[in-house]
Amino acid sequence: GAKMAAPANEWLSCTLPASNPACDARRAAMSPVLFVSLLLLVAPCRGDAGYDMDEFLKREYSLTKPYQGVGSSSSSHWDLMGTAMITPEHVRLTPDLQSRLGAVWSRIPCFLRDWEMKVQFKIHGQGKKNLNGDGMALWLTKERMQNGPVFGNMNRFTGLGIFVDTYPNEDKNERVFPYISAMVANGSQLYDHDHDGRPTELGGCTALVRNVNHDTFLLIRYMQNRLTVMMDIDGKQDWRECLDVPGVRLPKGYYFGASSATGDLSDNHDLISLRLYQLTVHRTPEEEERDLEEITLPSVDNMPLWNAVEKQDGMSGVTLFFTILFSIIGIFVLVVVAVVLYGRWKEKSRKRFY
Ligand SMILES: *[C@@H]1O[C@H](CO)[C@@H](O)[C@H](O)[C@H]1NC(C)=O
Ligand SMILES: [Ca+2]
Repeated sequence: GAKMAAPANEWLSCTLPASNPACDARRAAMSPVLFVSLLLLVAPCRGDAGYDMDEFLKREYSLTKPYQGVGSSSSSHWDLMGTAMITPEHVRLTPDLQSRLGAVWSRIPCFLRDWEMKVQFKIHGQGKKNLNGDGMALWLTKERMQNGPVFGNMNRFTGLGIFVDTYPNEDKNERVFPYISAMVANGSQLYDHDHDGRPTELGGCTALVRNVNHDTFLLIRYMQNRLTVMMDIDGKQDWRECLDVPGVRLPKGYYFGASSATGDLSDNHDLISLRLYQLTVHRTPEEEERDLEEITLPSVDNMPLWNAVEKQDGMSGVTLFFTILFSIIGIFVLVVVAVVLYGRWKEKSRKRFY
């Protein structure tokens, strides 16, 4: 019974920067000859109601150039922390130097039910592949302006964290890094840095976002308790899904933020923009009623199930060793039994003939 105001992919491609040829054409086509086709072309860029999707952009939760007053003015909607620094081009969360920690936090708690955040960022540095770190994180949490070991933010946070992890801490990591993952926590779970957050992750994907020439984007959508993360990192203006988790319950009144940290290894972590869009979802009266139930702590439905899946695909070396060992012993025993039985059967048939 619910649908979005506009087909997401359609307008997303139109809100991408100017490099999208389709949108360029829409902007450039000003000649009278093209007037009719222009009208036709403009249509998909607009929502059902006929107004520009830009109207759903919530400026109070967005951070865009020229970052007016961020970190200095009391009227700004954002606070800076640690090494975070404003330049005309970006908010540099950390420079390419060891042991830095920087963040930017919204001052206004978010009470939107359904939203979508588009993040433009750039991670680049001198280090060779896998000699760089540690990555950055996007947040929607109860706490703000804390520092700690989770990409510059506190551990045991309350809310949602999306991590762009650029360094594989786990020794035998079968994943290719940088790796994007998501975590929802109620203040009691620890982010396990040594295992790149694997024990608590809801899903994730590889995202080769470092030292690339084109713009890189992330899209975090929270709609009808469904968390979806998509990325556009290949410079093709094309969204690819990274993770999609239903049953994610996030209380209202939390703060958006972005943070980053470097350790022995480093990178420039540049945040270019955060754009927050309100999504319009039509709900049935029953859905409305259900939504009125106040959620007080973040949670994910069927979390044990997610954990089980996680453990299954990570069969440990010891388990694997014993599985193989017992299989070999089993086959050996079967062969011995077969040989003995065959021997007896042969003896019996010999006795019968003589
Ligand atoms: C917080 O989350 C943990 C792990 O999912 C869970 O065991 C615990 O019951 C939760 N705490 C509360 C108060 O809901
Ligand atoms: Ca890591």
